[in-house]
Amino acid sequence: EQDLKAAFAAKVPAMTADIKEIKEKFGDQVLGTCTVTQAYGGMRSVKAMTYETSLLDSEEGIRFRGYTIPECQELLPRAPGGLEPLPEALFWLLLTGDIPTTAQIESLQQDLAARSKLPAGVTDVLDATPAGLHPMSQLTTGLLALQQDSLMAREYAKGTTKNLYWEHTLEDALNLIARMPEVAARVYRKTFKGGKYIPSKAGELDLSANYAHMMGFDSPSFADLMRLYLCIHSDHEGGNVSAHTVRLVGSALSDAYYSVAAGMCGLAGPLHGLANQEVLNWLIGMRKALGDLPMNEENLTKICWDTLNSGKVIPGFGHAVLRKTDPRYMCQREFALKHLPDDEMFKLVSLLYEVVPKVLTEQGKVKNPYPNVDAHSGVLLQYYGLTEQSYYTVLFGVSRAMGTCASLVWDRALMLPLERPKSVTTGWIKNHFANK
Ligand code: CMX
Repeated sequence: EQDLKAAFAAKVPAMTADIKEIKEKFGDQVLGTCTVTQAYGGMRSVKAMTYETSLLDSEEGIRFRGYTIPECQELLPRAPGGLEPLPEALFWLLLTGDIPTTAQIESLQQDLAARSKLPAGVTDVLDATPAGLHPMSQLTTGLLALQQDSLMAREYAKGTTKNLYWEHTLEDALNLIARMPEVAARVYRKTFKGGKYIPSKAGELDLSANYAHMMGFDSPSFADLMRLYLCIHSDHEGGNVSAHTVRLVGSALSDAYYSVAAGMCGLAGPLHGLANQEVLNWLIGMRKALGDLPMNEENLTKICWDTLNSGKVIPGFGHAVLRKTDPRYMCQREFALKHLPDDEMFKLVSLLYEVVPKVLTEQGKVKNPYPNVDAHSGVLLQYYGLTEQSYYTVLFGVSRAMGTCASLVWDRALMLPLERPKSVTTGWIKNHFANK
């Protein structure tokens, strides 16, 4: 199928039948248990939801529809002259489970370009946000302004039927994905470039290159970085704060704009997506603290301990699921080795890759002392001149919207119900176990 909607529609019946059969065969089986500690402990590793677009292995890291990041880099279509996969292609893969052909991606790119114009009033809303409002708050505001065009909301109000929800959600998802780069670029230009906006070249450039262009970056290798960046941040299975929020809010049949905006509010937290901003702040502070001292293991170790002793976490390290170095870190490291091997900040990040795991292991609290995706991204952006670290989570958000939207379309196609886990009080737990 050339068309994404048709390609997706072709997948739905088999998947629906598969799930029906699984429920019939294994419906009574226990998938995971939940201890009292887990109930108090953020439900870590409780298997209590399904999520089709990606799966995270604690040792190996993320697989998108079964494909590792290096496999995606090899197999997904690229832009002419580019070395990294196109995020449009990753979106196709996440949605359909199939590696798209170049012709399929060209058709999707045309479709996205045709949808990319911002509806009336959105730029006014963005322009009206107060100076100094965090870029993530501006991004979320922009998404809510885009909600005026939601097909799901409009059709629901008219009385659409349940079997059509996914079609409305796909429409919303495609419009949202097509429009978010311009919203995000406007946030950048408004906040850091005096409101001097750069017109979109949608249709002429691929989504990543156009986003980079609207921000003011036109080098081919920055466009390639954007493609890699938008691919690797898109999806990280279903339980992380942003993905789970999108799923949860969507389960109330709130449309894709509401759902993704809610997910962005979660991504804006320092233990989640904001960690990429925190890492850069930390690295800059570290360079200052070093002063004239050499950048070596001994001096960096001391600064890491100072961070821990002041009660802070070391940003960019640790993970709730991963127990090894994040492959999203590794592919960014490879990008750096190829494009900026002599950059001072990259050297600092490289040295910290050796130092921090030792420090965190010695501290003895963390389950995973290795770096995650956020430990590396800022240094790459910095190299190309995107130095405003409070913007970094917005880039993460543009990417995360793609993965979570792909999953949201499936949620509606599979007619997943309202999410509503049962909670209990501490008193209930005391009574429940009193006589056991
Ligand atoms: N520095 C210092 N202490 C850390 C730490 C770090 N990088 N990572 C974990 N810890 C601490 C935890 O705060 C916890 O301490 P307390 O028992 O005092 O509360 C203890 O080690 C055990 O935590 P854990 O089970 O290893 O990790 P969690 O699953 O609770 O948390 C995460 C995971 C990511 C929030 C945590 O590792 C962290 O805060 N890392 C730094 C922030 C960061 O990089 N976040 C980005 C993650 C990727 C993303 O979502 O973008």
